[in-house]
Amino acid sequence: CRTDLAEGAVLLPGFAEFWAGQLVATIQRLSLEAPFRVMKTPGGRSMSVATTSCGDCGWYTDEKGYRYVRADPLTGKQWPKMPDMFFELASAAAKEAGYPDFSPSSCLINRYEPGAKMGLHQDRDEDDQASPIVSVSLGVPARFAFGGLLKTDAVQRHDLFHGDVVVWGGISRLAWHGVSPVRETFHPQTGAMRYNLTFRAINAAL
Ligand code: MD3
Ligand code: FE
Repeated sequence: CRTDLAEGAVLLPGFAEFWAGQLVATIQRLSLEAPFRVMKTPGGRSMSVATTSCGDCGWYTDEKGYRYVRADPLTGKQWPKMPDMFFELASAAAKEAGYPDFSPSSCLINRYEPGAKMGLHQDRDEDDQASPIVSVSLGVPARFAFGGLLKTDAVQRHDLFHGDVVVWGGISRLAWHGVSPVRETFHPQTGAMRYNLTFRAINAAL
């Protein structure tokens, strides 16, 4: 089943539930190669979310700014290859939402411990903004907020649960959004953690 959260934003509740156990296990495996780390924003503040990536490039931030990089600055090695299962899940979700040609080249993996949050922001570091972003929520739930194209636009709040997938295309692709502090609770597959995968299409040769 599918629900439109906003124009261009399609929620597929539980779409990834069948894959979820494998996804969590695969995240653990990827993090042995490219460990979760706390990055710094260009303003010098540490994020409360820990991140890593897989695919042809990975999202990175430090005092030099937000960008996509081909190699992991922490290890000096390329990011791990995007697992076929990740690619297939993201492609299937995008297709379900009306994007049959979505071909993600990067997957950002966010890990939230209790209290971690993500402030209101837009995702504007991708050169391909015509392609949607596919997000997959795993583990403990989170309250997610999203507004409009202006930071000052009113926000809608929505809880995202284990296995939920949202496809952000069209006008929603550039909507402001954020995540409220994650509550201290337990999920049998992830313990106290919440994971979020975001699949993105990046064209640049970098
Ligand atoms: C709406 N992640 O990594 S997922 C991010 O739960 C990010 O970790 C959040 O925002 C998280 O950039 C939210 C839902 C989401 C992802 C990307 C979007 C919503 C979006 C891009 C455009 C608009
Ligand atoms: Fe975002």
